[in-house]
This record gives sequence, C-alpha cells and structure tokens, in this order.
Amino acid sequence: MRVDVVTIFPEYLDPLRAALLGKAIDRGLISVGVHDLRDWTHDVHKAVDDSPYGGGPGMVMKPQVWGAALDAVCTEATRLVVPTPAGRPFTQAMARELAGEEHLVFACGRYEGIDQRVVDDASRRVRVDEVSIGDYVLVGGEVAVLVVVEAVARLLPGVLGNPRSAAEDSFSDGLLEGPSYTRPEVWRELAVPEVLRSGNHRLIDRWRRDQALRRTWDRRPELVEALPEDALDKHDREL
Ligand code: 6GU
Repeated sequence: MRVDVVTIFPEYLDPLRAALLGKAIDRGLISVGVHDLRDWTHDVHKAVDDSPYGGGPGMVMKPQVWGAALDAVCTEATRLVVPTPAGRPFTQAMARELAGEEHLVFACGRYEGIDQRVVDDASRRVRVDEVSIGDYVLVGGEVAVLVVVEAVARLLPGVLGNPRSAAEDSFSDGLLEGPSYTRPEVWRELAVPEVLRSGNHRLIDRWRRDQALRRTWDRRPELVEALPEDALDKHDREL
C-alpha cells in the first residue's frame, strides 16, 4: 500500500516512521510520502489560507494551493481521505475498507478547514471521504491521520506478527474485548480468574464471551443494540 500525506506540518507525521509502521515500511509492506503543502504555493509569503466568505472567525485554506497539491499527488487509483471533525465517523469497518486500497492520500486541513470546492472538485476524479475520529475538536487533521493510518496498517497482511491479533480484537465481532491476564497467578493479592487456568477451552471461550458482552453492555450499550438479531444466544440473554 502507498500512503501520501499533504500537510503544512510535515514533522507532525514523523511518528509514521516509528515502531510498528516503521517496521512495515522497512519490510516494504507500506510506503509513505509526506508533502509540505507550501511547496505548491506561488507567492513570496507561501500563503495557504485566507479569510472566510460570509465573515466569521478563523481562516480557510485556499483552494488553488490544495488543487495543485492534490493534482500532483492523486492518481486514478487514489482514495482521498480528508480528516475533519465534520466528517463521517471513522470505524473499524472503515479501517477494513481502507486496508483494501492501493493508494491512500490524506489532505490535512488546519484553521477552520479547507475551501469546500477542493473536496467537490476532487470528487469529480477520485473517491473522497471526509472522516472524523471522534466527537471532539483537534487543531488539525495530522493526529487523525496517525490514528487512521495505524488502524489501517495493522490490518495489512504481514504487519502484525500474529494475524489472530487483528482477527480477534475489539469490534471484530461487534463487541469490546474483555480483560486479559498474564503471570504471576497472584499479584498484589489479586488472583487471575480460575477459569483461565482450568485448561477447559470450551469454558474459557464461553467466559471470554460473557466478559466481552458484559463490558460492552456496561460501556457501550449502543453496540449491543446494534448487533444482528441472531448474535445473542439464550445463554447471552441470561447475562
Ligand atoms: Cl479528523 N480533524 C480534526 N481537526 N478534529 C477532529 C477530527 C479530525 N476528528 C475529531 N476531531
């Protein structure tokens, strides 16, 4: 997979080259380009923003600069992702979808956003998604790009050591993951649940599912409500 990011703060994306993602880059599973939006400015001040039509606070990023940048970076194969708190929610389902793409381009806005015509124009040539990573406001899209790229990259074949890690984690069955334990058996007078040491894998699977369901009901009841009709069996309903 190829990932390109256009931003006025290229150094903000340095973490893309660290840890898990750095390893995936070194092993050729993913290649990353980070581009300074100001490379596409033409004036001496390298201006990327201007005051909003209709008035109001803040500044809006200029369409000409973004247009030139996206013309240079996008191809027919591109899926363009524009991080914005006004976007559609980013979910594990969307991460799985993006993991199937050949080329992702991220356009990081700052200030009050990017002139809407940049998205409208790009939509005439490439698939575009305006995406939000949660119901809070960040200063710009850069941190959201780190979140989205990490969520996508760990789903690519060969990035995680054990593919079961991605197959069995939170959301893969619509539930949050339950608790995990390792040695020692007792720590600060707290014992590991006995069932996990029983060696009975049918019981262990059942227990883990109960824990996942309880936790999800407690913390994210809307996720339980959203499960398909047949997702809960008689045992589940007794919980
Ligand atoms: Cl994707 N961008 C910004 N600037 N703020 C956000 C966001 C994105 N998602 C939630 N808040």
